[in-house]
Amino acid sequence: PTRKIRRAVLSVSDKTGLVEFAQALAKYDVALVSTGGTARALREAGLDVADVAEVTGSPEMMDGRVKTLHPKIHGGLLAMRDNAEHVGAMDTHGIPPIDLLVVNLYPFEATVAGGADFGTAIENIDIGGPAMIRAAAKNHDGVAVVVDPDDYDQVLEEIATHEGCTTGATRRHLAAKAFAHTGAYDGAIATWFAGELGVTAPHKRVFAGTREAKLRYGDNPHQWAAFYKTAEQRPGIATAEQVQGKELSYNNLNDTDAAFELVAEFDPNSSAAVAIIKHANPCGVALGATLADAYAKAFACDSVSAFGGIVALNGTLDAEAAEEIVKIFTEVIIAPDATDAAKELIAAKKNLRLLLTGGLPDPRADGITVRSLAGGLLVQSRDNQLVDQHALKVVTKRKPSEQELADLVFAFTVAKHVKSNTIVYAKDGATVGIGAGQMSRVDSARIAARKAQDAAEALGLPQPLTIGSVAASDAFFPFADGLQVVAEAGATAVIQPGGSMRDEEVIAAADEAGLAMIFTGMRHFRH
Ligand code: 93A
Repeated sequence: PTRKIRRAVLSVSDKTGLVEFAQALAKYDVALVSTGGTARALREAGLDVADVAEVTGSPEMMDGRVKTLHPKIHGGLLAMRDNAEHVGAMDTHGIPPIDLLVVNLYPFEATVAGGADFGTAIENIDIGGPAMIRAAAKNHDGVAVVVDPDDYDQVLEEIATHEGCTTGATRRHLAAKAFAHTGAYDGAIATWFAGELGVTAPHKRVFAGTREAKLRYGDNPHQWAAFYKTAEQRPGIATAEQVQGKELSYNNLNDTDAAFELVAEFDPNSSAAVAIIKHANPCGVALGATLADAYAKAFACDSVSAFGGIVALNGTLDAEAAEEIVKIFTEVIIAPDATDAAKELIAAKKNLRLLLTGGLPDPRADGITVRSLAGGLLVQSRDNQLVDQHALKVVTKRKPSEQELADLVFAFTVAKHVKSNTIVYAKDGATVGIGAGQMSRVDSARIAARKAQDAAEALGLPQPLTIGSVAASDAFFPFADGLQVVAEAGATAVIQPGGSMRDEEVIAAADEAGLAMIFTGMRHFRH
């Protein structure tokens, strides 16, 4: 049914559009009731508004923790308009009906995003607001509930075209939105709380996020898409400031995240690191004395694929690195920071997006990853582990040299960020061949070696850089064949989890080829 709006309760933290909305309501003779700050804002604009305390006969108390939690408010929101007993109870107890509820909540997410301490975060958990929203949404047959200033215009439009009334259909839509709002709000609190406690065990119900941006489309133009932010506090793609460039696409966001998480593995105090990403897989990763040096080495790994890639850096983008990067078409650069000179160089490329995060995410931090299945979600804790150098086990007759060992750990770290099955060849702190996402590990080993050959041709080298390289495998070699491909490609040392039924065969093949091999005991599947 259509319902006339006679009384509205307004209690909002975000006061955007509030005064205009309330002024429009007043023109329809709607009586306005508000909590402290909201009432003040309306009075300042010259509106006539009653305090909630006048309705309830009870003052706001306990620093505002108890303002609207009162039968005179909740009765007015929950009473069924067509139920004689409910209407009788309103009469008996002097409860005025409320026809419109306008609430938005204490800004919990913004508060924790701003780095608030525990106590401040707790104080920003809204109790009365969600209680009213849920009451009004449950009783949407009689009450319209507005939780988003973006909806003010639509509600005014409806009132204007329905003689001061709302329609049942609109109230249902608003109620659905209201429950999504309170659900996401509590989800954000739960996510933040889990993070505070370092909780890794899954809760029975999971988290939620809030839409940060509508995206032009998803993987493909016929798919809609949006980016939702959770209350997980990790510096990275979600906290990045876009300094310039076109709007980021769904794929850009996905790839940029993969790129930045990868470079974050490398401590900027030890060395500069650069990753170039395409389709969420690296096509080149390198450490260097400078970022420019690391970029040049990463680029050399697969200069063909690097075209239109995403570049992540683990340190402040400087002019020297920027000059190298802008030489070819690049979609996105993400870094903790950039010098003014670098920004100027980037500015010449209008479409190139530059994202600055203000820091690197901690690769060891807890967190969750989510993917969807038909009718469900798969949730797991982040792969925040990396094998301890000291836990590495040499299983072959030959031990890796110091240089080999450093490259092995580097290659294995990169492999963690490549889709399985993966084989990564590396030399002197740079990938020289990456095989990603194959159904067979042997194919990954072959593809990576062939790509190294292509790179050698492109660079005019006498032989592929896999010769004298090391190789990492994200999971164990089930048979000796994969290892043999790696040996034929010229690798001299291998790192892999171990744990296959045929480890003995694989070790024997390594010894036969004179390879040094290390078992990590830790697998890094990435799907
Ligand atoms: O502290 S509360 O949980 N206790 C309440 O009873 C209550 N009622 C409304 N917070 C409460 N609110 C919230 O106050 C609203 O959700 C809104 O975000 C805010 C508006 O306060 P003010 O009008 O004083 O700015």
